[in-house]
Amino acid sequence: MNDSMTNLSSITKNNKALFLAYDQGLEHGPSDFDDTNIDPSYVLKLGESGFFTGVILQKGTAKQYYKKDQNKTPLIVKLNGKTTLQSGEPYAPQLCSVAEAMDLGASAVGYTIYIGSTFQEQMMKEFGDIENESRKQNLPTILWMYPRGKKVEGKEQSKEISTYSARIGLELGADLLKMHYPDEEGAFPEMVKAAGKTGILISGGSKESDEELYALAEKSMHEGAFGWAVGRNIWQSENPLKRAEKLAKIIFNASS
Ligand code: FBP
Repeated sequence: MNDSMTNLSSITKNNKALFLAYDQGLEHGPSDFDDTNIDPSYVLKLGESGFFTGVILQKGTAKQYYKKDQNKTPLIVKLNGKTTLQSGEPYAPQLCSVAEAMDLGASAVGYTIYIGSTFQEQMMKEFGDIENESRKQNLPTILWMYPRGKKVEGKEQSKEISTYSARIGLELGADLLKMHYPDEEGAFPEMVKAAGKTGILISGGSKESDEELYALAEKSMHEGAFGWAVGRNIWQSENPLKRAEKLAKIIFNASS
């Protein structure tokens, strides 16, 4: 996998990663939440359980809730984002700089590119500048590579587009990619090959059964995933710590 492990060591364990994502309040709105998980303190406490190697927040949540001198789980600040109230081709503008993220205590930064959107080049350019700045600071970059938009309609989860997206992530200089497990059988190993030394994290989704979640975790790790980044599958679960513990076991004990 990644040779430049020096800069990933703060957000990995056994050369693998398990991140807790909690930026859905911006991306989806409060409809994702109940009275318990709408409180960032509750989710940050789950993040501190010892099962996660990073917690993903937008800058505002980090500013109000993440205490760099108290929280032990490394912070990953998501630098761009969008809401569901946007229409047209997807574009997530940069909302936070690398310097601001570092000030908040970030150990890594994240950025989404919608591959296939008419704004794809704009996002690639923004990420290029972020990667350049982050590399100077020895701060890992995680690229959410989400095929979405006119050019890829109906093919978002195909082998062709998923593999191309994984390769673009390598070419753009990301340290890690966060991607959905593709629909087509046999596609994920191709994505791993295409991404080369850039590891791929599987993006969680929502409300799979325990069995489905663990089976996909096992399968993806066996096929060369670098780890997982999960949100709703943990903090919407009735037993979040049981799920976190089981996922951690699968991911950190994986041999690939
Ligand atoms: P989940 O595990 O809850 O799916 O979160 C992963 C994630 O990438 C979040 O970081 C982000 O807020 C959300 O999914 C975006 O989902 P989508 O683009 O599908 O609306």
